[in-house]
Order: sequence, then C-alpha cells, then structure tokens
Amino acid sequence: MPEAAVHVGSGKVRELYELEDDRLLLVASDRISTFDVVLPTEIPDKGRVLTGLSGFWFARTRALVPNHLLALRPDGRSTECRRLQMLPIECVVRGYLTGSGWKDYCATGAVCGHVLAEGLRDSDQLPEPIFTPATKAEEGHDENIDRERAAELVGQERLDEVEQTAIALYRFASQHAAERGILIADTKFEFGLDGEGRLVLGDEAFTPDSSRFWPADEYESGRPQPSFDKQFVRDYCETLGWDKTDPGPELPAEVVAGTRERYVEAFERLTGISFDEYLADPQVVLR
Ligand code: Q0N
Repeated sequence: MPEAAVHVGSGKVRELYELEDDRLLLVASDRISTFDVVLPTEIPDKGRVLTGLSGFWFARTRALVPNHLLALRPDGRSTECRRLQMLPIECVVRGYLTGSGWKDYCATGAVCGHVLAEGLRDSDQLPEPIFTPATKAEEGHDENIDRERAAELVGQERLDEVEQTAIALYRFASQHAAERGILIADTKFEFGLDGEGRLVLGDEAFTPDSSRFWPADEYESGRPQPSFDKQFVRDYCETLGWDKTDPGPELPAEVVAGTRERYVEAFERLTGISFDEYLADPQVVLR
C-alpha cells in the first residue's frame, strides 16, 4: 500500500484505502472482536482466512450478482475493489432464529415485519430464509427495520431486487456450507451501485465475521449454539468474570492457537483448498 494512502473507512477489524482509478483496497487485520469488543490479542492469519473465504464466495456467486472484487493481493489479506455508491442499509438474511431476530421474535412475534409462527424456539430453522434489513449505525448496534422503512431509504424497486438477490446468495452458500458440516445461521451483506446504477455486492461475503457459523454436528434447537470460530474465545472470556466492556482481556497462547485452527478449518472445509496452498498463492480461491 502507498505510504500516504487515503483512508476512506474503517470497521472494527478492517480498513479501507483509496487506490487510483476509483478502486479501493480492503485490508483485513488479524484482530478479533467478541461481545462487540476488539481484543488486544490477534489471531494469526485470521484476516487471510476471511479474505480467502470472501474471494472464494465472490468467485462462485458472480452469476447471481456482480461483486466489487477486482484482485486479491499476494499478501492474502488485501482485496482491490471497485468503488461503489453504497446503499444505506445492512442486508441481513436469516435462515435460523437467533441473535436480535430471536430477541425481536420473543418481544413481538415478528422480525422486521415478518410475522412468524408461534412457539418457535431459540436457534430454530425458519421454514424459509427471511430478509431482515437494518440501519447502519455509526456507533453501537445496527437497528432492525421493516421493509417499509428500508424502502424509504433505497426505493421499493431497489429493495425488492436487493431482497431477492440476498436470499438467492444465502440459499446458495448455506446449502454449500451445510454439505460441508457448517450451518450459516444468518449473514450480512452490503450492496452498492456501479456507475451504471447496477446492483453490486460489496464488503465481505459469508465470512465468520459477517455471518454466524455453527458446527452442524452440534446443532440442537431450543438453546444458543456454539460459534464455529469464536467459541474458545467466548468460553475463555466467561471464565474471567470480565464485564464485556472495553478493554477486553489478552488471550492465552492455547486459546489463540485453538481459535486459529478453527478459522483455518472453516476455510478448508468450505473451500476444499488447503490453507497452505492459499498462502502460497491466494488466487487459488478464485479458480
Ligand atoms: C464501503 N463500507 C462499509 C470495510 C467495510 N466497494 C466499496 N465502494 C465504496 N465504499 C465501500 C465499498 C466497500 N466494501 C463499504 N464503507 C465504505 C464498511 N467498511 C468498513 C471498513 O472495512
């Protein structure tokens, strides 16, 4: 990256820089967050795992919707992207009832205007995946909104297109993942528009940071599920009596090593490619 690269955005664990010719560089760090707090200890190669997975999915979903990916850099953690005009909503698809969807259902019987059957339990699979948009919060939590509010933000026609596209993406990836022992409970997309007003998938796609991955062999509805990737970190944090406010705790070496292994395992199961091969040449995920 050039020395004086203009920084155009940052997430908790990723950074976005300007490149020439209306391109951006998205760089995934090895930072990890839990309970919404970024921890002081990094997970080696986490950013590479997420970048490789995202590239894998972008390459395989191009027929469903074009995406912003232009190139993966040899470092395995940096993606050159097309600069888009981003839509002002978070596009969430849920195949299972958990997290804020479960909370909203318990309080109202509905999630983002989808009225669901009575008597559903924590982590139940939904009969059909549902599109549950949210606003982009600068600070704190995104707020779930109904489709009426989302249509005010992006227009009804565009919203219909986004909903159809997001559900199709979720169906494709969740089926692929389930065949490999990973349930994708829900996932978040960010879409933008290109210069011709075409819908384009941006950000990252179907990574463990943008989705909830659950180990299929441990799935049991009626209770919260273990996280495929972050469960060691959560379990360790729960032993400390930490109040889950910033700053978070340092992680011991065995928790770091076990967590790195889980990220690499998710990568290898989902892509069918060895992570060492990815490190040697990140392009392997695009073929
Ligand atoms: C953009 N964000 C959201 C990455 C995600 N292709 C793009 N063109 C224009 N803007 C964006 C993208 C993308 N992706 C997306 N902000 C700007 C959040 N960021 C935070 C930093 O890490």
